[in-house]
Amino acid sequence: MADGAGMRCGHVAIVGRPSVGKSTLLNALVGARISITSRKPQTTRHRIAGIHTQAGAQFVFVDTPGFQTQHASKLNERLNRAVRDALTDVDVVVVVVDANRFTAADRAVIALLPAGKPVIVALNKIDTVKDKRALLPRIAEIAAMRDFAALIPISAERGSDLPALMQAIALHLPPGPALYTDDELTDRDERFLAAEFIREKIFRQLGDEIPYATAVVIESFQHENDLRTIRAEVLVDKASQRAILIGEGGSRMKAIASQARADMESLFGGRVFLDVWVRVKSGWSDSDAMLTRLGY
Ligand SMILES: Nc1nc2c(ncn2[C@@H]2O[C@H](COP(=O)(O)OP(=O)(O)O)[C@@H](O)[C@H]2O)c(=O)[nH]1
Ligand SMILES: [Mg+2]
Repeated sequence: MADGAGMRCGHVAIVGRPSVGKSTLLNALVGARISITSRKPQTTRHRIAGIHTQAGAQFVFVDTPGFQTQHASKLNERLNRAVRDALTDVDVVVVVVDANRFTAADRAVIALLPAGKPVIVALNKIDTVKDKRALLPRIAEIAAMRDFAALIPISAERGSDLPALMQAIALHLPPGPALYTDDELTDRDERFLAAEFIREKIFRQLGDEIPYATAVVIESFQHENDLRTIRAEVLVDKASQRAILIGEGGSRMKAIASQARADMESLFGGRVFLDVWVRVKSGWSDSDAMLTRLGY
């Protein structure tokens, strides 16, 4: 454990409207793919912490679901509560905005941030901005909204300018010993990460409706020697969705499972045997009992 005199350690919330790159940024800061990402909004449903330890500082980054606005359900009520809760306990807030688009939703997120906490703006996707001069009025507009601790252009996908971002954050971490050992990357266990990898492939491979009607449950997880044997169930709302998810002759589910397995093997560092079943469970996203079982 890294501690001793001069050590700083604190919690850093990563917030922002959907699809600005929060989870991509968390992965880049941690140096491993622990939080799932996709082009679709509202891919992230759980609070997940990613840990980065360097000489003199440990950062506990907390990824959050973006505020959910599209699908009204008990699931989304729980997700919005998770974002608010994540903000109350942190030392620093990083608000991620897309350098190409500053919208009413971005303003709404910034307006919700607690006063009196250091807030750093990460102006993301800078790799896609051709004319950098176009950024100046946008930066001025954002800077006028409140007193930010820093405003730093980055590309989470390319990993550029992240040291500058970390340096700005480190200035606001409170002094104190590390909370995690320096080889720990996340506060979540392999069971959770396994379910998330499956959900990520579903978000990436299916159209606009099915991912939002889907949840993943790990039925069993056994770890012996170098082999993890995992049995997972994908819950869907309707029989028609089940058929689409499985695909012709099981082809789609096979592709989803094999990609998820590859991610698990690379993060866990060992062989994985993965068995995935699809089950119809109507109304899971509005059932309190089911949501609690799924960890929302
Ligand atoms: N070009 C570019 N794309 C990015 C960058 N960061 C994230 N993305 C993409 O934006 C999409 C949404 O990212 P994600 O991390 O899931 O967003 P979240 O909803 O805020 O967590 C994904 O397709 C990412 O690959 C970046 O720096 N540059
Ligand atoms: Mg996300």
